Amino acid sequence: MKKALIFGITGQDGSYLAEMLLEKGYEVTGVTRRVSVNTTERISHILHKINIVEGDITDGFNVMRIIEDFKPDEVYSLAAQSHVGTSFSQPNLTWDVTAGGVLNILEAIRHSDRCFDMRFYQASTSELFGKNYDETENGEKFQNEKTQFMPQSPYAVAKMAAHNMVRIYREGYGMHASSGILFNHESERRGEDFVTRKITKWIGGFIGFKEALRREYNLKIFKTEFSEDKIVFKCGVTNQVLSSYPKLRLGNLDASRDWGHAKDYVRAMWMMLQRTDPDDYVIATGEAHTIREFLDAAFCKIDILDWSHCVVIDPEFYRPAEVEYLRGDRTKATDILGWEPEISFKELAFRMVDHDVKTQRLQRSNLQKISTNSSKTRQVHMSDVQEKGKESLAQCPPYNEVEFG
Ligand code: NAP
Ligand code: F7E
Repeated sequence: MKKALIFGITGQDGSYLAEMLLEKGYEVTGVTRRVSVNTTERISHILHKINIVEGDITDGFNVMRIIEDFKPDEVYSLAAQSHVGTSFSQPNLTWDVTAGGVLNILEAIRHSDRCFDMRFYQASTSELFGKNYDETENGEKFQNEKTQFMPQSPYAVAKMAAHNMVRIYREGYGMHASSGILFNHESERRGEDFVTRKITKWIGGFIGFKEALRREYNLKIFKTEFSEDKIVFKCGVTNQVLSSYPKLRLGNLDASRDWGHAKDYVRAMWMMLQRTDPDDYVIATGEAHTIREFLDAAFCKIDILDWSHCVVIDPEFYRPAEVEYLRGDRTKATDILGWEPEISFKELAFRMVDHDVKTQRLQRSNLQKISTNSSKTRQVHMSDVQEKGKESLAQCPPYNEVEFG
């Protein structure tokens, strides 16, 4: 049985990768750092099938001990401070984890007796390209393995250091070390402060809130009005203000990203390590969409065609330096690995919205409990809606039964 060691198993990609490797018959060990809250939510359904060891990648001795104890065949380096915006406010931490942590893993492998029996995967990123791109004869922009890196954030600089380290350890020491230059990939498990999930989470909360309000007041149709930062719900008959919901606050909507589904992307990671020769590969769908286009797709799923009333542009979410355009050319990965994405942009957005709407519905039982115990005319508060619960999905109407406007 092959053994895989995953640094960053509690993250989006780590959870999908662990699932996939278990299906392939691997023994999987995941490294988690000690924190005061439970971070294993994404892997709770497979915890009984995997080994968990405690470790922080900034602690080199610990990383070395883990690699010596577990003796993996494949090592996946996914742990990172992965939020680009946060890297501007915490550049030192980002450097220590995202660059230094990878060096600790590479060194641990290099000094191991089993150095040449292990294969190593590094989670590189399209952020390495920053503001650079190449152009086709028709003037279409793209990035591939030959495009020059021009990082635009402390995160990207740290990732570039790690990327170059991987190349040096591969060429200098003959290690089987590959980097996947992965373009943005999202999912139902995406962290809630990345733009796609922030949008779909808001939609889920909004739908859940409206449905709860409708039940609370036994109303089919509301009147909605829009203040600067809130959506105000009024009774369609009496015009009485019932409650309000905060608008979705976002930054730059004009940047373009090449978005795929994480499930497809972890398959590419594994494929790289099955090759006899290690190498670097761009992994992307080849399609670029703006944040506006993601909003179009996500709001379309709940039958809102003009989302502009629901969104506020907030300078807080602008970055000191932006990456404006990312579109990957995956020709090498398709030709050599045989990798192709299976989940389209639209399906990705729809899956994420569906998931977040269902989750919010499940979380409304507490609201119902609170409602039945209190007066029928009370205001509905956000905190009530966000309480966890187990309401039967069957009781909930489909989104389009809840009128907007
Ligand atoms: P993620 O959800 O943010 O997961 C990051 C993981 O790293 C979490 O498991 C986190 O643990 C762990 N971690 C952070 N600091 C650590 C430390 N000091 N020691 C040990 N573990 C630590 O990221 P993701 O989206 O799954 O991405 C996986 C990797 O691919 C990252 O390296 C990311 O930079 C890179 N990448 C992502 C994308 C993308 O679009 N998703 C694209 C290109 C590259 P906790 O749960 O304890 O926080
Ligand atoms: O931003 C804009 C923001 O944070 C995407 C990471 O996984 O992919 C990810 O990095 C775009 C940017 O992802 C908000 O300015 C607007 O242009 O979802 P994001 P990212 O920065 O592309 C790469 C490949 C990685 O490697 C990273 O680890 O959306 N944007 N308004 C916003 N972004 C956020 N987060 N929040 C906003 O409110």
